[in-house]
Amino acid sequence: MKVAVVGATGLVGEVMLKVLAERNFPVSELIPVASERSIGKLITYKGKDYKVVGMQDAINLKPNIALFSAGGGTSLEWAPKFAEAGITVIDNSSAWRMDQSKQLVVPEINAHHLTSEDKIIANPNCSTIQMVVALAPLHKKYKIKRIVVSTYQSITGTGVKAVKQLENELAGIKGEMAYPYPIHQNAIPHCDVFEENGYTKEEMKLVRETQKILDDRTIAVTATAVRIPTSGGHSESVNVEFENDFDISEVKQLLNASDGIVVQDNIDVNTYPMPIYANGKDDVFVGRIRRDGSQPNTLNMWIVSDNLRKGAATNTIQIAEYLLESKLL
Ligand code: A2P
Ligand code: 11C
Repeated sequence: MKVAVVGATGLVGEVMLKVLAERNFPVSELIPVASERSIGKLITYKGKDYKVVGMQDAINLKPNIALFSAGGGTSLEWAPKFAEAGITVIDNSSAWRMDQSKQLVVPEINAHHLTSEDKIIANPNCSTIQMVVALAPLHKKYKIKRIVVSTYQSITGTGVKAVKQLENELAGIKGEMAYPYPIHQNAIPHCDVFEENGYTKEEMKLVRETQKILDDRTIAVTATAVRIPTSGGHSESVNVEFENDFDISEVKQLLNASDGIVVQDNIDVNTYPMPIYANGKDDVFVGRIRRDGSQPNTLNMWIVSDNLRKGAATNTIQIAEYLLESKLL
């Protein structure tokens, strides 16, 4: 496969390269792509150097597949041009996720809906992916009525600029700010931009994308998304009300038996998911699983995953693997 990585110099792009190599994706030729400012820069993949090219040059090189993580604007403008040239795009931005003609894919849940007609495939938002991976098996069994989620999100979700902001704050250097406030020793209840309804776009992604991926518009979701000074993963406190009652040990068994989930739940020895543990791993970690005693059929859980891995790069490459295995490329 000729593989283009669009945004190869960014945080997610770098992890995409790492994950492609780790999983031995059959890359016959790598085409690293970034903005005009990076053209000619060298990117190392499996010990070999590759020159970064611009968008049009990447199309001219005719990759089989292009993995995009270069922001929504770039995707809106360029993904259709790649698709018209017969290149399958898997897009990690928010540009196409809610487009009715595009599939929004988490392989463990809905990759089987993909066909060879899907030339632009959307990768969901990181905070949505980890939540739906953990909720899908429970939805199947008990049917979700309502989700209340609060997130504790890593600065890496914002990109290189935010990582730099924290580094500058720690070093006492005044520099460019990714956030409206300092992030060191802070928690900022503001991820992405505000919408007219008073929620942030990140919060509304958790609502809309969850309903689309679980293919159920009746699921009520309300979210609060908060940025905290961690890297290594997003954490989520999730309160979920089901139509039907459940048994806690059965919930744990179901989660344990599901692809991509690791249950880390033993409070006797202080075992629960944390970003320092999820960092660099591909799984979704679930713990603090307990009944909400304040109302019927309701569960509390704590979900952590590496937002650059399962939340972005790994999920994208799992979609590519599915396309390849299913001969859809
Ligand atoms: P560049 O490094 O040349 O700016 P992050 O989200 O970590 O900041 O990374 C964003 C990625 O998207 C980078 O690889 C960046 O390249 C790339 N990018 C940004 N704007 C464009 C653009 N207009 N065309 C192609 N790639 C872009
Ligand atoms: C964050 N979830 O942590 C974002 C990053 O819609 O793909 C990814 C934004 C997106 O801020």
